[in-house]
Amino acid sequence: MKDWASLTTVEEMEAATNALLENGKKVGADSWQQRVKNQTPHCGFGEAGTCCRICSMGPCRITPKSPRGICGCDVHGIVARNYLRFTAGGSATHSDHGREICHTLHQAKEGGNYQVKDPEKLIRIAKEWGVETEGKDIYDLAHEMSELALLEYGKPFGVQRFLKRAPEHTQQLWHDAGIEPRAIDREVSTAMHMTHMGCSSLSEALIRQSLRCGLSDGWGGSMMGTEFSDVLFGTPKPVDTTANIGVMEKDNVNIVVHGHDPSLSEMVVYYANDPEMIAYAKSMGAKGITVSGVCCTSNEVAMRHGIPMAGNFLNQENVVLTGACEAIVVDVQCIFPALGPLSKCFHTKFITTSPIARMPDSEFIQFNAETAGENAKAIVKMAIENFKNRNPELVNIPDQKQNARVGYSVEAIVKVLDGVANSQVDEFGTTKPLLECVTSGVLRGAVAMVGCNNPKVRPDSAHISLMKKMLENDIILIVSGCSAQAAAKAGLMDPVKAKEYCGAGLKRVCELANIPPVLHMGSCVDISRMLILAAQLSKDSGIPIAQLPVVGCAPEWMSEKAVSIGNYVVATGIETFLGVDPYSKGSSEVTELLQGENGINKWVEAKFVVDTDIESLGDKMIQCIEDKRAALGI
Ligand code: BF8
Ligand code: SF4
Repeated sequence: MKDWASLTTVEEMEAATNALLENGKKVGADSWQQRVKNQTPHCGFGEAGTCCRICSMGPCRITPKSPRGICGCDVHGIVARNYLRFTAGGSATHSDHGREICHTLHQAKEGGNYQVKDPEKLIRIAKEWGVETEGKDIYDLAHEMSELALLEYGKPFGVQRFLKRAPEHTQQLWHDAGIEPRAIDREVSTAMHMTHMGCSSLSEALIRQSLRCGLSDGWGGSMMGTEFSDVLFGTPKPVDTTANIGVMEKDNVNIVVHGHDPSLSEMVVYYANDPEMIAYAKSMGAKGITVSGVCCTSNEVAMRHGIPMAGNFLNQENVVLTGACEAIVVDVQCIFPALGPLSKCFHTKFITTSPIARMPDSEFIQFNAETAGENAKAIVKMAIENFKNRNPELVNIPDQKQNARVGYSVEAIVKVLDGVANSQVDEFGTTKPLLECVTSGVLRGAVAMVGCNNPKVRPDSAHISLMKKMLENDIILIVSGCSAQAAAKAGLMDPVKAKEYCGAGLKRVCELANIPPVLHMGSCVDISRMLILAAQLSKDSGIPIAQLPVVGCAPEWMSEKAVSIGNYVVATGIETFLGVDPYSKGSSEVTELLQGENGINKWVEAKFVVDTDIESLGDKMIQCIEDKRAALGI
């Protein structure tokens, strides 16, 4: 047995949370832990996906006695329609985030709030899209590219531009299966149209559109979100930071950024570092200003600026419960409406900023690209002025913190691993050193672990236990979203500490490349980075993606976005392992389509594996990786 003592355990994190809940009790705060109890047991029809309420003749619920809805739709049609709507919700959400970034790119100007920080990347993408770059002002190019990018959402003809980044084999599979995504908004609209009363009830057609709609997110909206965020804010490079609730500082003004869109948080970070603001904080009795993050906004600013990560999805109430949070500033997605009433129990300002995410009991400061600087400054000031309203008796920041090295964009991974093999890199670089590690067996394979927390799984336990299991077996991890934060909080991104928990091969790679064995690739839209990496590995090796010893995993997922991600990861040829059932078990047909040998597997050479027993899920992942190695003869 290995000694894990130097990592922070799930038990320790739970103890910290319990102490915070005690803090909350003093002021009558509600909590998700309590609300889960109130909501249990969940509705069995909802869980199986067998309830339909898409027209007002219903709601119709399928039972052995009532096998069809009033319109005659059977259980397979109902489950598949629900699945497609779930996907469309996620695809729309990710892609709309991408759209916002494209608009921000359009606002970029020399000396403005937003500037082009990675011109090389912009030029590279422009060339890829066949746009003339020679002699063009970089901001003219940015505006031209942003308009082209925005057209990807609604263009009348053609498919997504970034599909060409996939290996030819993958492109052919998509073509043959009829799932090449067209305009992003069209795929979402088609999904809504297909699932309207009296349209599709054929499960196969609905699942096919689910893949297509997911692909419009992964290779469309999310990929543009990531790429143009890099252009605007810089492509991430390795940077050291810290993680877990102890990153909040008792004597400082604490501002927590939460949500997904980096446009706002970038500005908040900028003004929190402004000497004028720091002086103002000191004049109010604080020692300084600490910005920390929750959820994917946190990942974005951690990857680019080393801003510490206070926690992931199910920690969002914890930051307020410390009694030391002057402001929690949110943009969009994964924000608990509970933060409104909760913040009222403390002195915390709950600041919403997007017309997309309006919530009761919040202060709304509408943020937009033209006024970004003023908005961010006003928010930072508001937090500073709130410092004096703290109740010192309620201040309790658990002493839990780990070091983490983050910032592994594909560009960064290619660069650091090049140090292992000393091969030449071209403009983009090559994944050959990584491939050599895999073919030689020094690394057995890779797992892309992503996704949320979900109270159905003991928070972070599945992420952390699966990661440990993979590390021991020389399987490198690339991670994003709340999974990444679970790793960071536990200490698995500490390059000094975490390598001790790896098998001999992985440990050696970590030492040579000076990396942690769990590589933080960013937020959930940044799963597009993982697609690019998989595509590059396939091109550099000549092996189809589905045959590479690489799998995807979302052990604690909860959101519609996660289902959209699942669809595009599988549709890219990567077997995907889920620890939470996607509301599909009510239909044998849909279950077979998603998880069987003869469903989507026939179209895209990969499928879902669902197992709520996390130990067994991990065994299946390792088996899958080993089977792929055996098939390749490596
Ligand atoms: O987009 S992992 S809980 S924060 S949905 Fe949300 Fe899930 Fe976290 Fe980021 Ni992704
Ligand atoms: Fe019922 Fe059919 Fe209406 Fe759904 S569409 S609610 S199954 S009648």
